[in-house]
Amino acid sequence: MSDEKHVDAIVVGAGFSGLYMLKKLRDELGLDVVLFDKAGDVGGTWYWNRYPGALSDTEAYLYVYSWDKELLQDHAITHHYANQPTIIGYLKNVAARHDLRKNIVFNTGISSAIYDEKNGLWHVTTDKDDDYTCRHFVTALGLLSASNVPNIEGRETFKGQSYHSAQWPEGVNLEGKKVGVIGTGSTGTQIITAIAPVVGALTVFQRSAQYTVPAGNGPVAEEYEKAIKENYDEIWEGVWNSSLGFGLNETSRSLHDVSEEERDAIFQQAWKKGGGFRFMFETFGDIATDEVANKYAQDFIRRKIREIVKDPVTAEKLCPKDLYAKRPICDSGYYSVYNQDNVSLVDVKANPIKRITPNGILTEDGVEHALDVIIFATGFDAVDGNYTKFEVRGRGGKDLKEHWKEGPSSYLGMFNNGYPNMYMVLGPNGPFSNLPPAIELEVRFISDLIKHAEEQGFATVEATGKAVSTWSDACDEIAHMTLFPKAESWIFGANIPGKKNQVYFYMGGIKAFKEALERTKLNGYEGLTLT
Ligand code: N01
Repeated sequence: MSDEKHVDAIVVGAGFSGLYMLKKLRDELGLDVVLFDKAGDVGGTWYWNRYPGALSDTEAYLYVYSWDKELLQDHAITHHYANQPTIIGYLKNVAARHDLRKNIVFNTGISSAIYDEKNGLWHVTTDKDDDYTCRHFVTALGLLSASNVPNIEGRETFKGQSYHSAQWPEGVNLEGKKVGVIGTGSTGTQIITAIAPVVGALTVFQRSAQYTVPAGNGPVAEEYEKAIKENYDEIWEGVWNSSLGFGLNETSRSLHDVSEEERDAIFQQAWKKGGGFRFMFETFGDIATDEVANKYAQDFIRRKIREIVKDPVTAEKLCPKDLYAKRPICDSGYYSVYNQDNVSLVDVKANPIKRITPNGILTEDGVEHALDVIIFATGFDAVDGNYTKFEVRGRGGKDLKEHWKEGPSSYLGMFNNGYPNMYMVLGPNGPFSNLPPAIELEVRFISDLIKHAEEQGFATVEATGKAVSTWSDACDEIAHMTLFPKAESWIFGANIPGKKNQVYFYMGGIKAFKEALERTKLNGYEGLTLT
């Protein structure tokens, strides 16, 4: 074991959150900072999710930082959405421009972070057995870093290749292969659409049918890019005053206030324009809150599926039966993939996977689907799942997993009670929104707080238990004003067997979140104890 090194702050994760945190703490606060990431380069979630078709579904001009104004002008916007290589290119550019790499240790994860109450220090050990102490410990782990690989019997007996979408190796060639994809969420729909034209045969194992609408992606004109770049100040102002931060015209129009013809016309227009969040939030203000309005949106999408998919049996399998109240999905021709002769769909709710065999996947009906490759597009143990990968112990040696055994919680998505000077960017109950703006708000708040504490001579910062429970209750109450808790999805923990079904997000929106942070600060960092 090496000697213990001391730094002011340790940041874990080199994605959007960690890079900005490093920049703020090092360049504005003058702290000595080390950032660890188990990946070989910057990118965070986007480093790992390099599966075929990986694409953000936020307009590319808003999937960037607002604070690097020069880069906002220099960064090319070529398409409505940025694909994975473009996002990685952007973050590499950020790292280079701000000379961030010199403070980053790649290929190195954290195995433990243990708070030493006596000295007010965090002891952090890496998976290379290097020991550090620091005063400030920032987890910038992302929401979706712990992959969910379902424990299907016989998985290890498969003789072909198998990949989880978030652990995609370099150089996979699927050309002409017999490929099975398990999972049809945002990731599965992207992979399926991207690989269908190149694989020999594609079998999709669908557990829940999903509502997906066209993405509307494509190249943008030069004038479009020019107009964005000339109006960035106004655009960001709009983001900070919005609910979702996606640059939408979020509407409060009720579906009940327009005629049936108008409803259809509005849905049709959104379908043509494309965008998952646009379809849910630019059409009517009550799709996410009112079951009748929601049903109209469902019916519209089901009609589209039946129009697009030629085989009526497959079309029915693809028609979701539940509420349209999961994180919206958009695609680049997903449903029409099922018109290809080399694509087949297995409904694993009606005909479950019995086991994985050496040659493929055996379903309950006795059919063995012969496969060369199995792709697990089975999602993540989201939000708190990322915190189970290493040991975190706060006051009294309390394990964070134990602390969260009744479900994860936080104050403002960032602070825990019993874990002084530990700051979570995108911890439990942070904003449900376009993530870069949410990340910026949190990073700025944490950095301002640390600055304030340092200037005022406070050694520790910690949320009160009451602040945590009040924030958790507020998140729960807001979520239950929507239909989202009624649909089974990862955003309520429903995708992982045994995971607590509870609220994991603050659904009050970016504007209200920003105001909550401003109020907290104005009231002398109310809810936080500074000692
Ligand atoms: O994960 P998911 P994801 N047997 O949990 C199925 C972001 N993202 O990676 O619905 C069979 O949504 C599961 O079935 P069911 C975005 O926030 C963004 O797709 O639980 N199937 C489901 O179909 C997104 O919401 C972008 O019944 C099993 C699928 O696997 C989030 O990531 C792109 C199974 C998992 O879907 C997560 O998306 C990609 C089993 N045992 C991701 N276990 C964009 O920006 C799970 N499934 C566009």
